[in-house]
Parts: sequence; C-alpha cells; structure tokens
Amino acid sequence: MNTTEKTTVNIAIDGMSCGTCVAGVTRALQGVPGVEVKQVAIGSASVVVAGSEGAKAAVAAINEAGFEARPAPAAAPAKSGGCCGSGPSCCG
Ligand SMILES: [Cu+2]
Repeated sequence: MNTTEKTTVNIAIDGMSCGTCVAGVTRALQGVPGVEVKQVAIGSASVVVAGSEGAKAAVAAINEAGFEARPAPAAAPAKSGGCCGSGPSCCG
C-alpha cells in the first residue's frame, strides 16, 4: 500500500451556509498537514489528501471547526443512476 498517494476527496459538510463558514472551513483545512485545499463551496469541499489517513484528518479538522463533515462519494455523473440519490425517477 502506498500511503503517500495523493487522492482527491469530496467532503460533504453540514452547517456551512455562508461565505464566513466557507472561509472557516478553508482555514481549518489549511492547518492540516498533507491536506491541500482544492475547492471549498457552500455545502461541500474538495480537498487533495495523502491517502485515506489524510481524508480522516481533513474530516476531523472540519468537525473541530464546528461543522459536520463526512467523506462523500467521488462526484457521480449526474446522468447515470439518478441525479439526487432518491431513485432513478426523482427528477426526470
Ligand atoms: Cu456561515
């Protein structure tokens, strides 16, 4: 296993609803060694981490900042298997 491999992880974040929250999450992630912030947008973040340990550290840092974070599945193509996870016919 190569634990230094860089992986992009999407993290779903509850409670991040404004620009101030985004800034707070960005700052929290920037303080984590081995984690490179790619994008933080309202509701989610994309970060480049070193292996699964990095993903755990990123989630922990966001939780410590007062949000609820969890690793989200890598961006699923919207056109296959339904667009919102509620079933194949939820939105056409
Ligand atoms: Cu906010």
